[in-house]
Amino acid sequence: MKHPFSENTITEDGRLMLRKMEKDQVETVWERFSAQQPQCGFCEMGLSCRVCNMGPCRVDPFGEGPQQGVCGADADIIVARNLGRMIAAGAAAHSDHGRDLVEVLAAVAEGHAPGYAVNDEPKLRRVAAEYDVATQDRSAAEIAADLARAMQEDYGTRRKALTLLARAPRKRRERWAQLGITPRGIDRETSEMMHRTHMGVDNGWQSLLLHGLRNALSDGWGGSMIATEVSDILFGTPRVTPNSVNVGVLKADQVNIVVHGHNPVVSEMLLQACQSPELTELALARGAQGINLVGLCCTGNELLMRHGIPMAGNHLMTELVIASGAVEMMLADYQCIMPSLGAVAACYHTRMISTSDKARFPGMTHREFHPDNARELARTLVAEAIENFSRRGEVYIPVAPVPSLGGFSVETIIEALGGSPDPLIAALKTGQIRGAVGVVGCNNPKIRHDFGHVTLTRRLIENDILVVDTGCAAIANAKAGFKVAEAIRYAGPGLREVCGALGIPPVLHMGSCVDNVRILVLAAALADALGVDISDLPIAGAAPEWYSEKAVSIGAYFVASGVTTVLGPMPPITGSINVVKLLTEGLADLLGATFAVEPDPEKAAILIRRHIENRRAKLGLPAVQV
Ligand code: SF4
Ligand code: MSK
Repeated sequence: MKHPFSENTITEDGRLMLRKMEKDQVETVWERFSAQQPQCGFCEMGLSCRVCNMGPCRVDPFGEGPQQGVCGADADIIVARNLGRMIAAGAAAHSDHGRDLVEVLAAVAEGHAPGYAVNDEPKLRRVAAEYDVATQDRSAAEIAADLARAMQEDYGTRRKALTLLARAPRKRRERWAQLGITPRGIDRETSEMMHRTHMGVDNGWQSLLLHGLRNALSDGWGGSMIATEVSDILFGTPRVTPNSVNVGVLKADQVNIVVHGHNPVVSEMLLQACQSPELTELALARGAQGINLVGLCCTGNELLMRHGIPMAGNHLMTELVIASGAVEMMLADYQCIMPSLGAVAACYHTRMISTSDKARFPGMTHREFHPDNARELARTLVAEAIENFSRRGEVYIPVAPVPSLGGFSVETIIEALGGSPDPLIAALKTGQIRGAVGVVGCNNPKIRHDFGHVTLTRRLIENDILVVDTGCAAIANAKAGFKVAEAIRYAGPGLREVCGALGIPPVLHMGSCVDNVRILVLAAALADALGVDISDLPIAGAAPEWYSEKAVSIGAYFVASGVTTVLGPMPPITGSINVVKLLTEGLADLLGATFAVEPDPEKAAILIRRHIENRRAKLGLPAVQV
């Protein structure tokens, strides 16, 4: 059964593009989602296991059928093992992305990466100092080589604790040590999770979950943090930059090139190529008015944060953008790229290119990027996109783009505050700003597209709670118009006054999925300034429309870092009441933070406000009326 358009998405561009796809008879994620109904109840509850070939097995949640798998694993073990493997997959994805950047940094140091360079040398020196790499009287290349090596060691097993854990407040690190969850090598924790969840290894559901937290911390304070820091070093630390969002960023009279995926290694080279005068001339010679590079998902967020490159949409918009008929070429690296995209593109003139050695897709031409060939390959592909302009059929770009501000790195936020977090702390103390929430994560057809993000964010800011966002949530909130200075009109009086005085919106775009670590660093800075732990702060996390394993890892490292986190869609854990109770209650004693699940964003907003009120009371700050 087809969903009516108005039920699928709250966005105007989404609704109009869905109507176009219906007319063109092109299938979307929502039709495939419908075709999957009802989804498997055992899997939804986390009660099915296919870890070994004595199975697959399942446990009957009603107690009538089998209560154990063939090996004897019960519901608690099976649910914890499944969740552990989700965290491992998410942590692996983020961390492998980070490793790719470290390899580019090493190649830059060796002079084997034409087109790439160290763009933020002060940051290179700062991060190098954290790694005990000598910086005095040394060139950027020398420092970069040593830093890349030191970071590569963080991936291995040599260290007792990851280097960047030193950024976490001391009290937090002590908790991790007491619980035995201090992450060691980044790859080691993921590898150990796969080992523990092999048949016949760790069959303690509590120890499995604790290792899940350790594995997630190896992502948050390891792989993802390295990805963000090295991206800043190579491509520049984001500064506040205007941009625009939605399908309207496509231009009817220009060659449109879309980058999709996560890794800025490819998209940055595309940007350089699109700015080249020769290729612009070629575009003009072929009858276009120029070359228009736009982003999708998180590689788009990377370009938006650093260069103000416009953003065509988030996860559930990726098929719809192609139906505009205006996309000459889409380049995909990895993560969150639906394997359906090639089939959608086949209905239009769009050329689909996969670019990573580790990610292939049906219906895409594979053209592999490496540091040594990236600059040249990017130019070749842009030229091919230009040649594709003449093959265009009907073009449909039914909306105007929405203006937005991006680029709120921690450095920029502190700068906007006048050089220290003190004004933010003062506003928290008086209650002008009652707290801060990271609204992050994906879209999921289980939730009306963007409804969760936008509704929750609206309620939070009108209650004087500052929102920082990343990933697909950040794109949803930008499309809703929350990211211009005038958006303070949506904010409560206190937040409006503070943001108005600083000239910033009430919702700050902090970047891509790996950039969630910027939120950790900001939280650590606030905790240090107040002399407390992160879990004492009036802050929370929320992932109202999450879908990916990466989001599970992010949620787990947020909670393990002391940030209570509210999920929209229920994770597959309800088959074990023990697991549910530990994650939603038991972790409070161990970590000072828990998970909560609330698919209704109105109710999630109330839950978060209560949590913030509770933390404020514990800190002795004035109360918020809830
Ligand atoms: Fe079944 Fe146990 Fe094998 Fe899982 S590990 S598939 S529960 S026998
Ligand atoms: S792209 S992980 S759908 S945020 Fe980072 Fe969006 Fe989620 Fe992918």
